[in-house]
Amino acid sequence: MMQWLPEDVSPYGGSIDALFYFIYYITAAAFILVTALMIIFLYQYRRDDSRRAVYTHGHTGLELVWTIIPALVFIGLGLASKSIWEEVKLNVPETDVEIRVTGKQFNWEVLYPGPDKEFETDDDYQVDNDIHVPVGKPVRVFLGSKDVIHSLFMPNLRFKQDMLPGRQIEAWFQANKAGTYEVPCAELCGFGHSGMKGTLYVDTPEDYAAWYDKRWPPAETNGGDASAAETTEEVLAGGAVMDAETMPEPEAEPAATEEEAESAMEGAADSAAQEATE
Ligand SMILES: [Cu+2]
Repeated sequence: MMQWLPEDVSPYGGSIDALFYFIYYITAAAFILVTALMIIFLYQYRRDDSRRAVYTHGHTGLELVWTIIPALVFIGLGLASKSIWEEVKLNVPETDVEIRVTGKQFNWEVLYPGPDKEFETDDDYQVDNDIHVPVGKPVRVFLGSKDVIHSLFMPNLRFKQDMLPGRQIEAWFQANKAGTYEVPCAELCGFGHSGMKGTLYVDTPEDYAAWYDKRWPPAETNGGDASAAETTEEVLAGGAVMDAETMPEPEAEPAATEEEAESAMEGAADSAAQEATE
């Protein structure tokens, strides 16, 4: 019949859509049947002076039929939903692409962990409303909220998940077709709710690499430009650590680690041996 759902680019959208259309067709059939019968009965049993009204006490057979059939349909839908829910939600594929998305009135705060793959470190990158992911790779997403309940909705991925303040929810998605997709908020969250919209950029491997390298230039991670990229704090902290490590050593501190002591002994033995040969 109608195909008015947005394009599906997710690995599991097919089974969700199938369930959706199954419910849709059953509902449509029930609607048409009930409406048609109502119109027929309205006409057939209209006021007629030649006919007396009668009292009816129902029909046991009919009542059993219209109770048992919907009950079976509901049980079937419940079982089908359960298996699809498990397939989608519980089979979380392994992945190294992780992001954190936090809802706030009225933006999506997106946090990328950077090359070290750890959140809340210095190489994190945070931006509002731009979600960049590589095409065809599972993405693990950690959801939270700063104020009220929001709902991250990616219709093309058949993904919708509420975000609750004070709680981190883990979910995953995968986009199998490159492109840009809308990410609206699906939970009425305040005055600016209707304008709360981000963009999901599903990048080809080349585009993703280009975006990634722009964000985290390879030189930085190779250490070529590392000092320039460091914050003042880091430089200071690094300097302090260096001092603490290097200063006491010339005075042959006894608290040196065993390894250091060993290597010092070896060094002494080596130089002694060298002296002996010379
Ligand atoms: Cu919202």
